[in-house]
Amino acid sequence: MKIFVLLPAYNEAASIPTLLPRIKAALHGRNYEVVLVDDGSRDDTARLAEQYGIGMPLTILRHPINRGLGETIRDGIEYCVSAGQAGDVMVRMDCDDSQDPAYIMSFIEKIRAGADVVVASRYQEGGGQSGVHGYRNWLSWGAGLFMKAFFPIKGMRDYSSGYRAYRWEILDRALAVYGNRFIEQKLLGFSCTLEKVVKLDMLGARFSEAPHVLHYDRKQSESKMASWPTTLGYVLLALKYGNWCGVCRRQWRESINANDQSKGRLPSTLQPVEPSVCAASRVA
Ligand SMILES: Nc1nc2c(ncn2[C@@H]2O[C@H](COP(=O)(O)OP(=O)(O)OP(=O)(O)O)[C@@H](O)[C@H]2O)c(=O)[nH]1
Ligand SMILES: [Mg+2]
Repeated sequence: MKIFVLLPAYNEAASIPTLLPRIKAALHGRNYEVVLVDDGSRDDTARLAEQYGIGMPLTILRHPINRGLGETIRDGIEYCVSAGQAGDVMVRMDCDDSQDPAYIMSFIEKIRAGADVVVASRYQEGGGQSGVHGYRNWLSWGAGLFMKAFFPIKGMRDYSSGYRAYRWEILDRALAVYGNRFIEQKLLGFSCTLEKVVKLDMLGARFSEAPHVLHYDRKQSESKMASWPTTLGYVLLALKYGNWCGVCRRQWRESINANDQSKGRLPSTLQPVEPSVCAASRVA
């Protein structure tokens, strides 16, 4: 089994020198590959990644210009799916050093136990957060309530955590079923983080959580969370796939599963398209 660690990075020069060695220590002796997607950073992110990635299996993909988190995650997932195989796992974590790679193996245990997606959760026993204050805390709480109401997903409580492990097979299937529509929320802040779980849930993915302590006080870079575009993205997702008295979402789920079983024929509103051609260039 190989562990792909996907790092979306935009102007993260401040945290690369600590984050990469911590990943190396956490996964020492394991079969892993770090995939850092440098999304047109204007600082030294790429150069520092090359410098601090010496001696570890690191692939750097680059966007010449900043394309946002949605396209970055899409390219990273497409890379991991094409480079990996059944039995592998992709772990996506922030590059800002607020999430500890030491938790990765606890996620892998849960994947081995049968989960398709494991969420690093502040709400499981042993989890928590430090250094999250005021507005950011309130925002996360409000967003959590909204997401739980519109997208009740069995086994999931921490909706805004982007730190998650995904079974290779579920990502492969999502790309086959949704094509380039797996992540459509491209210019809408970080709403793609919710979109992924909504679409995987519609495919019938099994979700689980593992405790995680978010160290916001270790965050090295400025927050890049654009709250208004992200909120708009959540609302659009709720309108399209939300749980309006259980009706709309159940219909989507049933039609996707029915058509998936009958050799990938999908409702006309959700025709698969070819996976995007990765705009990134591979460095190493
Ligand atoms: N590729 C790409 N990554 C981004 C962009 N903006 C942020 N990121 C990355 O996405 C991850 C999350 O960004 P953060 O600023 O940590 O946002 P957050 O964790 O949701 O919220 P805060 O911690 O409150 O800022 C980090 O790894 C960033 O480098 C972007 O425009 N493109
Ligand atoms: Mg962060």
